[in-house]
Amino acid sequence: MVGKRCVGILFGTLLAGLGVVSGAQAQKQTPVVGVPHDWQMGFPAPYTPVMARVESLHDLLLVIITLISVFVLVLLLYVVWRFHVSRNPTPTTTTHNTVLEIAWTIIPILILVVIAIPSFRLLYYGDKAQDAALTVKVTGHQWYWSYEYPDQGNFSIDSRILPEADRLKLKPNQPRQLAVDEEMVIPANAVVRIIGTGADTMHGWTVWGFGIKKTVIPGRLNEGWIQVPKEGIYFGQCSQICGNAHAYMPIAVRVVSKDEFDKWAAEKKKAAGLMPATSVASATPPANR
Ligand SMILES: [Cu+2]
Repeated sequence: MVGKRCVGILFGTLLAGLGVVSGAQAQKQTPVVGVPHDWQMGFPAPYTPVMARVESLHDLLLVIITLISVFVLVLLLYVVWRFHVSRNPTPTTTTHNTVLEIAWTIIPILILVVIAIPSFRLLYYGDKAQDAALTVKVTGHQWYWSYEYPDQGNFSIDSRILPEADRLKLKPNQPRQLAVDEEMVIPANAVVRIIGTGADTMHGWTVWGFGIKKTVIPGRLNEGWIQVPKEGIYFGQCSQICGNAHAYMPIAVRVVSKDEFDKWAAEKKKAAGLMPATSVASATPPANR
């Protein structure tokens, strides 16, 4: 009896222990936030201020194009009906109507101005980061991404699609064909300046819901910025045809708390054998600079 109870207690403890372990593991797994879902029709939810503005510009354009399309359609149907040979046997010989011609030149110009103002404003808003908390340099390679953290000790990481073997046993937060071995990590809420370049050919650093689509070009640095309030993992893909494995260089960004980010950056810096940031700052710069 006692033996049986002991086994029971032991078994129970083991189970509870397992529960705690799996609970801890589940807690450690960052949830996926930014990924397309089944039957999605519209844009992804806006995860950054730039994307929120992209969506509101889109909504404005949708109203304008709908009004134009409806107007043209109604006008066409009216003309077809009104000037049908049965109703209008002798066509008019009018060739000019000055008022009408001025109107159909000026009105489209005004419509384009109404579109251009918010469009340019948005273009400049997403162009340069204001008071960025950190900079991440993104480099597109055939066919993976690398991320450098110049103001965190200048370590860099390579981010590749999961190897074939790991793709057969994906964890719940690893979507097929999107999960990578090393995610780009950034702190939540921080303004992150993204500068991008290509190592070999052009690539496109595009993350859905971030409102960023930077074409990265060899020999050039392109800039953009992101600010993501919600912690989680966000996915994207290379959006510039860059060779035969273009479809296999997904982008994964893990947004974590500031503390978690600092811990991650310190670990990466240590693993890269880099000096602490303070000694880097006080070091004498090389003479050739
Ligand atoms: Cu690419």
